[in-house]
Amino acid sequence: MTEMISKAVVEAENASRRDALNGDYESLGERLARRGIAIDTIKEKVAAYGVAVPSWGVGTGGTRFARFPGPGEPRNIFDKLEDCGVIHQLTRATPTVSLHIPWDKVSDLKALKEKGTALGLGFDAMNSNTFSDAPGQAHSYKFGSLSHSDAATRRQAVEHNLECIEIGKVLGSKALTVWIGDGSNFPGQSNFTKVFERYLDAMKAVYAALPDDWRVFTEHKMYEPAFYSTVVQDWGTNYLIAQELGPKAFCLVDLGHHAPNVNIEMIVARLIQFRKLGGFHFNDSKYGDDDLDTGSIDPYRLFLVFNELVDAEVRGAEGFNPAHMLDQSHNVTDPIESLMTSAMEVGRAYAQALLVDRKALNDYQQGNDALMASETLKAAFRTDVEPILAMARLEHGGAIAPVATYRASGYRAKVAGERPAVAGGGGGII
Ligand SMILES: [Mn+2]
Repeated sequence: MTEMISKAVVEAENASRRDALNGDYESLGERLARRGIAIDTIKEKVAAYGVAVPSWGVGTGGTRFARFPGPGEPRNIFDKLEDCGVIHQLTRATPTVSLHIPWDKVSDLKALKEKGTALGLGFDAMNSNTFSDAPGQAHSYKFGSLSHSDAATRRQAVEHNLECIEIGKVLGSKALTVWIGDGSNFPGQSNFTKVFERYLDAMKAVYAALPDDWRVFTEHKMYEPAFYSTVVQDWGTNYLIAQELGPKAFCLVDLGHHAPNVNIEMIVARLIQFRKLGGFHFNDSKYGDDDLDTGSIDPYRLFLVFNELVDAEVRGAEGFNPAHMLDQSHNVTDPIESLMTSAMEVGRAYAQALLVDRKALNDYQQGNDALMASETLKAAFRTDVEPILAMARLEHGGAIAPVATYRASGYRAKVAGERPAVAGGGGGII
């Protein structure tokens, strides 16, 4: 396997932290044992957990105002895969990459797949793009794509999704994620019912082309780029879509695609209960679809989402198999550092949720002891599980301290010398 970071660097960095980690792990193990929890069991579950990295995440993102590229920006999907290889090598938490077409389109798919394999990376859900116009395309998406008033434009958008499926089949992907920017900026601009009918008809054509072992994830988003109405605006509409399409259709929850203060963990519970939770785009936000780093603003909310996921996992909820992916925009940080940190935040929320005393929680819920029910969650959330995450990384060849190790490796400076600086441009984060 191709190691992007020298093993010698990883080992030297780990050597300087190994004794402290062993002590911390042992100490945490004793405290968890008093709560009836075997630390090794939690560690094994965390080690087996993975979250997909979006290929577009390794480039610097931007806002609608500007983009400020950093040094050594990946020039193409092969460079992006190498950066993803760094993230997975050091964190051991990101074994797959989610591609975006047409941004990651290449003529030699076999070479792309081989590159992934060499880096130890698989391919997660394919992402289609009908929210911007590709050079040379016949019909513009300015006024919509899958729900456009013009049949030829809708057909073009369907064809693009079919192409994404074909590419994904070659790469070993098993899912297609569809997010559209369709909507309106003025009351009266479009007929809500007709637009949604057209969207459903178009999605049925996409669904019909799904291989038997594939799933399609539809992603809702409250607003932006359309600011008055959006066709797939919330989880209710998303659920209707999944119901209309059939058993291979599921709802994707992007944490940033809700109004502020919406109870996202409750949406997650509902979708699990009705077997339509497809997966996640993890990120964080303060005001809207901010695409900030996962866990950077409200780690408790992330924990509460994972509390629902672990609840479903523990009780063996029927049809429960969500896909996990990061989807965020890195405007002021090194994207590799942000993605490593975010992957670790997701793992942290999972580990904390695994620590919840579910029998006690159930008893408190049954007895209407609101305070102790809350405290049961808080006891898990307050636990510093970093030694568990670090030990899981160490035992699987990763770094005890991924960001410090990455900085010590000089990777960014090295690729900055190999990759010419790119011009600023749009962010294109969904
Ligand atoms: Mn998203």
